[in-house]
Parts: sequence; structure tokens; C-alpha cells
Amino acid sequence: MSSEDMKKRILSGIQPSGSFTLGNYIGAIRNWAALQDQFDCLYMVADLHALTVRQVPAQLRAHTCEAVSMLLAAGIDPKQSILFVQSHVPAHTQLNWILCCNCQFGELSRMTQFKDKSLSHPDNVNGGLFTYPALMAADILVYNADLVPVGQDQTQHLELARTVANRFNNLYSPTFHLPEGYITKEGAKIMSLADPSKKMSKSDPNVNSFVLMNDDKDTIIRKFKRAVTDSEGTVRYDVENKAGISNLMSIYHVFTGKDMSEIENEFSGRGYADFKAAVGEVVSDALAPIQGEYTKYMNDKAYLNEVLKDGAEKASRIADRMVSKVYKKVGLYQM
Ligand code: ATP
Ligand code: LTN
Repeated sequence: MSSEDMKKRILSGIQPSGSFTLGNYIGAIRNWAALQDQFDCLYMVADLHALTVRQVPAQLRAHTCEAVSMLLAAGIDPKQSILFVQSHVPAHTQLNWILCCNCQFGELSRMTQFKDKSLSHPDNVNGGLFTYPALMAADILVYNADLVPVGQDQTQHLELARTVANRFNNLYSPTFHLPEGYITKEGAKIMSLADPSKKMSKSDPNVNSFVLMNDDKDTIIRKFKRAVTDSEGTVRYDVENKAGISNLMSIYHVFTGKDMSEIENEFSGRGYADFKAAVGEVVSDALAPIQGEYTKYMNDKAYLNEVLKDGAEKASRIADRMVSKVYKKVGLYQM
């Protein structure tokens, strides 16, 4: 067997529920690009998952193109990895149904994302929001992915995917690999700039709570300047008592490689204003080249469509086989 055949498989996804934030970049996308050499990767824009909250159709379409462009700009290479849109591969929804029938009401009710989103969208607590983790499990299991690089907020969903896979394997016969999370320690959870007790989220109504991948330099500097911190005035890493400053330190660490004590020394005796300005500088410098690439892809729809068509075909080839296998195992009549 060649080393190509032995590569572990990776699958991950991101919802086109808005423009990507710095949290999405640090917690997820940045790592996706870095994993391409070592693994056999599939990356997907989870447009079906985005429908679990109300979307404006034209905006969802636009956000999907933006998402694909941003993934390419952040270094996902469609020659190396399979890049596709979830709704272009029907096998995900086919397996979703089978997994829904193997997920318990109690299990789905315990998902914190479901509880949080039910509270933030009380007028639309729909069936899709409830069964969201079954579709996510289908996304992963339909490719028999070994590893799933995500931010910390997705660990509960991953655990459910493992539970369902295991249940199916025991009920029928060994079918699915049990997927493992791939969660980097650094930046697994970037917090909101407006409320450091909450994660930075692209669907937060407060635009000052997040930095967008597309924000220009002035906006980035301004958002960091306004970031909520504390009144102590010392740059010190202490997540419990200084969540805001610690969050900014994590961001600074990601882009400079400096560890927490180096950062503390660098800013000792200096005020928060200096530190916040420095964070704004390193972030805008790091995002500038990605933004340039992004604009290039956004202006080339023909190329985007070509990438997506190829991605959907390659993904379907793998996923369709799994669906046939599963349909047979559960007793659906085949002609
Ligand atoms: P939404 O606000 O619509 O729920 P989101 O910003 O939370 O979206 P998702 O599409 O749910 O983003 O997540 C995409 C990826 O980004 C996931 O792997 C998730 O774990 C990661 N991620 C999201 N927010 C953060 C964050 N603040 N810090 C680190 N990783 C994050
Ligand atoms: N729910 C994920 C997005 C997502 C995903 C996936 C991530 C949908 N399907 C499969 C990993 C694997 C989120 O990040 N909110």
C-alpha cells in the first residue's frame, strides 16, 4: 500500500451564516490549510446547517460564495483537498435520515448549542435545529473521516457522532470509523470582544463583538481598541479574572508565536492602549494578504464554480458508496 493510501482522512465544515470571524480563522480554517499535506482532507461549506436559523435567500447564496473564496484565500488547495458545498452532495441528507432514526430525543435535547440557539431564536425552534448534530454526524461518517478539526464548541457534537456511529456498528455490523476531534490548544475558543465570557460568533448582532476576516485595518484597530477588558491595567494572563486581556493575549500569541510570559514582559509597565494597538497591528498585517487573495477569488465566479463542481463530484463518489452500504445494512430494499 502506498503512503497516499494510508493517509488518515479529515473532514470539517463551516456554516455560511455570515462573514467569517477571526474566531473561525484561528479556531478552524487556519488549521485546515496546515493539515492538507499530512492528511487526505475534505472541507465543506455547511449551507444546510445554516438553514437551521432563518436566512435571507440572496444573502445565503452570497455568503456561500464568500465562504468558498475565503477558504481558498486561507490556503485550501482544491488540487490537494476536496472543497465542496454540503447541499451539492445529496448523500449527506440521505445518511442524515438514517442517523436521525438512530439518535435519541434525550441525546439531542442535551446539546448545549441547541439550548443556546433555542434561547437566541425563541420564535424559530425548528426540527432542523434539534437534529443539527445528526446531520453533522452524517457529514463526518459518510466519508468515514478519522479526524475532525473544529473549535472547542463542537466537542459535544463530535461526541454524539461517535455515539451514533458506535450504536450503528453494534446494531448492524462494523460500518463507521469512530471519528476523533482535532482541537488545537491555541485559540480553540476565541472570545467576544464585547463580552469575553461568550465565544466570538459570526451571528452575534453586535458588530463590535467580532473582527471579520474582511475588516479593513482601521476597523480592526478600532474594534480592538474598544475591546472590553478590566481596570487593573496590567497585561497578565489570567483567564478566570482577566478574561478580556487573556483573550487578546491568545490572539497576539497566535500571530506572533510569543508565549504568554514573553507577552507579559513586552508590555510590562505599559497600558492597555499600547497592547490593544499592537494586537490590532499584528492581526491586520496577518489578514491583509488573505484579503487580497479573497478579492481575487470573489471576482472569478467561473473558477469558483469549477472548483465546486469538481469537489462535489469527488465527494459524491466517496459518499454515495457509503449510503448504498448503509441502506443495504438497515434493510432498505435494493433493486
Ligand atoms: P454561528 O455564529 O453562525 O453559530 P460560528 O461563528 O460559531 O457561527 P461555525 O460555522 O459554527 O461558526 O463554526 C465554524 C468553525 O469555527 C467551527 O470549527 C467552530 O468550532 C469554529 N469556531 C467558531 N467560533 C469560534 C471561536 N470563537 N473560537 C474558536 N473557534 C471557533
Ligand atoms: N457544526 C459545525 C459546522 C459543521 C461541521 C460539520 C464541522 C457542519 N458539519 C462536520 C465539522 C464536521 C460548526 O462548526 N458549527
